[in-house]
Amino acid sequence: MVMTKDATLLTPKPEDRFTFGLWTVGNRGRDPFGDAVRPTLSPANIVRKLSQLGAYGVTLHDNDLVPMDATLAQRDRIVAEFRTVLADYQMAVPMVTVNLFYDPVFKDGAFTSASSAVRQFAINKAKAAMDLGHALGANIFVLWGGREGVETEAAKDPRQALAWYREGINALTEYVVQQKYAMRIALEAKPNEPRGDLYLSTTGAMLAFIATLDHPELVGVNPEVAHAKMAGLNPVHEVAQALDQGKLFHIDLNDQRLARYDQDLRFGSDDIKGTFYLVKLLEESDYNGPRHFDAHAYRTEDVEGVWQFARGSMRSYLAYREAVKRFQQDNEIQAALHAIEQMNAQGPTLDSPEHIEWWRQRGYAYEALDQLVTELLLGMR
Ligand SMILES: [Mn+2]
Repeated sequence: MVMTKDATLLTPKPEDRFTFGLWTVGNRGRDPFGDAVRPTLSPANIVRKLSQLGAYGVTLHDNDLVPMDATLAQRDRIVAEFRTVLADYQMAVPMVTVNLFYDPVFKDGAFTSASSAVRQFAINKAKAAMDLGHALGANIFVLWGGREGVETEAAKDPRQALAWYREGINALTEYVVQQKYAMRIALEAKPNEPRGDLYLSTTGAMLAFIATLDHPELVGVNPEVAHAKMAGLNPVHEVAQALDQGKLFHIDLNDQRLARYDQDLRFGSDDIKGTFYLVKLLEESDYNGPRHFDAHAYRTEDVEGVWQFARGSMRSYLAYREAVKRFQQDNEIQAALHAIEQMNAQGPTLDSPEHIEWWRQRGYAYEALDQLVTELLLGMR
């Protein structure tokens, strides 16, 4: 056993760039079958506590901070007070998003509503959220189209819906250019929930869609682990494709079991091997943006349980990061990788029946390699 006992190793620090949505620790445990189980936590309270726990910053939907019916004067007062709290606790707001799903006016979509009046209202609300983000210093604007979908395909032509979706995002990039905001947009895909089927249901679909926009250079993706898993996909491969295209603008970290409702589990709490490879990918990439947690505490928890959830999210990331270092430094694992590499390099060119047969007969030794990783993750190496 080479387990470290260094207590500071798992202590989160601002330079680790951990962020939480106000809505994550602020989640009151409401679900479709039961009411809230926890009190409302004020944004100031959340900022103070997360700062004490070692986070870098918070993120928010417009209405997590400013009520939807607030006047401009009320908005300005709320923002000024919040900025004071952020400064007091040296907390950043690197990302802001817009809530286009909660209010009943969006029940049949925001950017993909069949009503041009609702679409325009949604675009205006998103622009106001961008103004809010700009005021708080955010340079990433996430768009998750929670109501951009259908229960019945009879309702609208999906090609028309995509055209409306494109118009909406084009209006926002136009606004960024016009206002000279240092802000990029990150699209977040999800296959279903709350709608029966959501448009652009995977990160891959978002990446293809981005190429059709007026300002593709201003738009990237915000993959969410749980959303990929809900679609039965491998989040590591989704994130890798985003990195490959230079489009990983932000990331939502959490966990999720297959074939279940949207669980938003604490990061790395369920799929230990999958999470390990995701952290390995991020740490070995040039992504230097926030490690953003979009998850919430179990409904069984009180407020103390919420802070345990937040603390655990960050500690787990650091523990996975340590496991990545141990993978990189493990002599036996590195020797196994080297042996595989050598065999690939030294195998014959496939220019004769004997040489082709050599490649047919060879083994890849991945069983032994995977066993080493399994034992490492179980703390046995
Ligand atoms: Mn998310």
